Amino acid sequence: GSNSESKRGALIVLEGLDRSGKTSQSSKLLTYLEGLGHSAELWRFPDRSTNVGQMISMYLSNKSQLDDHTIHLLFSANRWEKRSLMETKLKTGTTLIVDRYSYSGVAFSSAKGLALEWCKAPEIGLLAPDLVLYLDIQPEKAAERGGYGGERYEQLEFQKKVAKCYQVLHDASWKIIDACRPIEDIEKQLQEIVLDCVMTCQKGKPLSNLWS
Ligand code: Z5A
Repeated sequence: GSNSESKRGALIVLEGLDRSGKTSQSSKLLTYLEGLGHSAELWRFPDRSTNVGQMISMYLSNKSQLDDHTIHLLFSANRWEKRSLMETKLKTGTTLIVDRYSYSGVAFSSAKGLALEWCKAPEIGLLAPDLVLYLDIQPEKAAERGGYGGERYEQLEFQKKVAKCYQVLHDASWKIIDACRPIEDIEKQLQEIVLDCVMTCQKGKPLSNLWS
């Protein structure tokens, strides 16, 4: 479009294993984009602030038990409850940097043994990211970073299975980032890729839905 109101924001997702650096890099990206004068927000899934998010949080901290299918659908519902706000933000020109999204949902549940296609189904119709940045790190290396906390899933053997599931999920459009390099080097690499994506979206790349 030609006027500023028609310039949409970009949907940028960071994925990766626990401790891969998603949170650190997401906030650096936000600072970077805001510094350039772009409207941008940092989002994360699970969004623990909603009712559904609180159920997820209880589950992750082992304060409740849920069947694997049930928690999978809650993670998905937690994205669905944010979908319309997400679309509004993007259409009104705000870029969203999102720490984990549907790929986490599918990777973590299929790592437990649930069927891949079943895991993907409830994500159909959510907004498709314009860019997926995968922070690639070996599970053993990630485990060395400050140690895991006490949450469910924060165990080496399980993270190895998750890594395999991410490998099945990823396609040619993902940017695979070597997450073992110094934080500042990764930061610079991400800035270039992200700015390029923001510009492409501003030029009118249409929004689409998963899985595309
Ligand atoms: N989950 C799911 O099952 N289904 C779903 O649909 C979704 C999620 C959305 C909660 O996620 C769990 O929910 C998660 C997946 C599952 N379980 N696991 N595992 P979460 O977002 O709350 O937790 P997390 O993503 O695992 O967050 P994290 O532990 O904070 O990891 P991170 O954000 O990737 O890393 P970080 O905090 O930026 O960095 C970790 C440490 O490494 C920190 O000390 C940094 O200073 C350090 N670091 C970062 N980068 C570097 C480099 N480059 N070199 C050296 N050290 C570094």
